[in-house]
Amino acid sequence: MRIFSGIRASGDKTLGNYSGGYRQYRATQEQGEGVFCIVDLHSITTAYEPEGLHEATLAGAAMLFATGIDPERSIVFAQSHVKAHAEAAWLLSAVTSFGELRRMTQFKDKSAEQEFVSAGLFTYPVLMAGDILLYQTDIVPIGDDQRQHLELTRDIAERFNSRYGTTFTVPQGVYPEEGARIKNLQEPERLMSTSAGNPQGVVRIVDEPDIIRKKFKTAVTDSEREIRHDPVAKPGISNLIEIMSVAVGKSVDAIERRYADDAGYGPFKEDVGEAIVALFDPIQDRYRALRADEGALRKLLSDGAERAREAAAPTLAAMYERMGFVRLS
Ligand code: AQP
Repeated sequence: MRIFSGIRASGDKTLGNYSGGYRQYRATQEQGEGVFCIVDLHSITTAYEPEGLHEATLAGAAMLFATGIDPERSIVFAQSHVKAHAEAAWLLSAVTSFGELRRMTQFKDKSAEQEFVSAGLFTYPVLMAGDILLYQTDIVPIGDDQRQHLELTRDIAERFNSRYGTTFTVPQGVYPEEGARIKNLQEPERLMSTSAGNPQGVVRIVDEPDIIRKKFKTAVTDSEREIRHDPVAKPGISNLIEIMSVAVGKSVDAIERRYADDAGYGPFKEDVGEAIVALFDPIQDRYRALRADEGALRKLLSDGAERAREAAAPTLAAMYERMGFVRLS
């Protein structure tokens, strides 16, 4: 079984990325051949600084290894090192409609936040479809915010297959049962995001333990004195319950039962903070060690890119051939 997922090179990754991304990558790598990509070509679709992209790409690679991706077992690489991704995106744009792209909610949300809306932000889902389809991917572990893009990828694959002959495996999205949409601790109506939202409510995997504790201590919990009866109506507390469930690997029901008799949210918030500190502590240690040796990190990326180029080549060649391009031997 082939597993593929990509993660943007963009600033310090968050608890949301851990929950919907890294945590699932580590788990799914046990089920087959994992292909994990730092999607740096996606990073230039919104405002960015060149030095920031450079740093975020290396940081993105280190974080994949620090959270448990084994470079012997899985392929880890940066998207811009494998040219097939850019080529596949162009070819797939022939079977993607303007109307489909215009309906993407992430485009609507992100374009509203940009002063300059790039064409790349609009065609982002086509590049993402190419990322996935090039590897004959069976499953794609992702967070809920990527669901619509994954559905579009499936439509693109099916359309290509029926127009040019079966070329792609049609992939399935895999979403975590709990923690598929971690919210900002200060604004529990909005997703925790690397690049947007109140920074006090964004927990970064590399945050110092005391910073993490403070962010949880000051998390918004609807009404402090209220004892939770209806989590649906209380996005702040239900977000914290879900985060606790991700941190300790227990179900939301079990967490609710454990804290049902407690009289206030204060101690619960502290416990969640401690659980996240404990969860991130070994990851931070490994991350620091990986970042301290840039040569070794670059070597891992170089080996990963070579394996990815080999894995993607037959699919890209089949795409060109079936679409009618003249191929030179
Ligand atoms: N809040 C979240 N809860 C659960 N999963 C999440 N993911 C992102 N935010 C949450 C998942 O993390 C994986 C990698 O995401 P990405 O880096 O490709 O970018 P994104 O989805 O656009 O999210 P970010 O972190 O907010 O990045 P920016 O600000 O750069 O756009 C994906 O599987 C995603 O679902």
